[in-house]
Amino acid sequence: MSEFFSNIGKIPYEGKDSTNPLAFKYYNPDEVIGGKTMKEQLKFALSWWHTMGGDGTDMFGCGTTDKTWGESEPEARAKAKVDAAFEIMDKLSIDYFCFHDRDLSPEYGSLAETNEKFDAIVDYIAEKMAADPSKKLLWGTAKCFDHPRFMHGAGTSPSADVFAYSAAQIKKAIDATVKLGGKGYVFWGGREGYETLLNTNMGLELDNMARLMKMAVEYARSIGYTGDFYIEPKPKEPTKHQYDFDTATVLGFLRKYGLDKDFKMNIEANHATLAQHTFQHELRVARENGAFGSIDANQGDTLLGWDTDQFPTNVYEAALCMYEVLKAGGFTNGGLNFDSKARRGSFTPEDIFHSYIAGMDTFALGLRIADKLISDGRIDKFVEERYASWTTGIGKDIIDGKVGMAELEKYALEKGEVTESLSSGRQEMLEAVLNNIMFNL
Ligand code: XUL
Ligand code: CO
Repeated sequence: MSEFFSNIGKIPYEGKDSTNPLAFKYYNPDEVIGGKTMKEQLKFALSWWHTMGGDGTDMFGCGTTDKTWGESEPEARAKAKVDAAFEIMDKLSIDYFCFHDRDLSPEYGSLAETNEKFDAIVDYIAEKMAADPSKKLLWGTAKCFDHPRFMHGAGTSPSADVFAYSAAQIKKAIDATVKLGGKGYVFWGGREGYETLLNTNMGLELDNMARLMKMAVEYARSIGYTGDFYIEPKPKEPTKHQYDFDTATVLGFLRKYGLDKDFKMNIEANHATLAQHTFQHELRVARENGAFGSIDANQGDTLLGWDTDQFPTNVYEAALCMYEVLKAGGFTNGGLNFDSKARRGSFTPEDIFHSYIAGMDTFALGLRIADKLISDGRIDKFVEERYASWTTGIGKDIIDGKVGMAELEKYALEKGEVTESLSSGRQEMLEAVLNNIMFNL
């Protein structure tokens, strides 16, 4: 088996004073931060879609990067992709990967043939994993949005035949996830939504999407899958309005259909901002609802209105993200997958490494800052004190259920004006505290 990146060796950790572009400055896999090694805290994963297949094609032009991996035939290319992916993971000290079925192995003539070729690639990956047990599957998913058959959705298609086809494809992707020991299975509904309500039966579409998810859970549990299911919220793109708009919307959906025990969130940074939320907001909503699962790490561009899926370099965002992760108790089945692609103009093989190093160092810095933020305690203490009125007196009585509207009316009438019970929110001071911690590493 040939080496794909023979001019690049294993990426070392050289520390913050290194100027070697092919070295980590902040990601030191075995260093303990917050009680676990950085490797365990961050659980980095390579994504097959963008890294192994994304060649820079966009709406206005063809690919700029060669992602054929030296093979012109689809079966040989699928295998070469596996070899190259394992080499990238190895050189970057990445333990996890995630996949869309069709990025591992494309469609062939019929579903039966597609499945057969897909199985062969999954077996090949299983062999590679057996040879190197440090490599693990973070999650699998089915690409039910690419082919024209999904133009009106998969689980929400007006065609029952398309629904059945989607179920067949998802069943196979679950089989592969289970076979490769994955602890996560993702539903991302890029085509599950509508362009116009003039042609849409929203109620039936939502019921059907829930039916498909229920079937998937029942099937997976029946073959011994014990991992998590994730929904990855995204408000739009490619569809104008997507049903999995944001975490709060998805929680409502899951609860309505009794799916909330099996599903958690896979939060993607750029999807959060498309929904006009911060990344931290989405993580906080998930955490507060016991639905924090996994993370697709990338960043958008504030001047662009679409999902640019850039490798994350914004340390501030990464720090606030890792604060939520640490507060959630860290990752369990989930991890941090780079659902990110190098810019179209970053077209050389080395750019794959520069991109991952940038993203991994950004989250390593984020982890270091988040850990300091928590051990420093100034921000947590401020928040605790801000809500002190709920720990005694009338606040405690409300929480303990000891008072109702009549008692509160009596209390308010006796108390008089209450504006003075408020103190400053001190936003600027807290932002300065965060800066102080960030730049004091
Ligand atoms: C698309 C996206 C997907 C999901 C998995 O915006 O994020 O790659 O992560 O289907
Ligand atoms: Co994603």
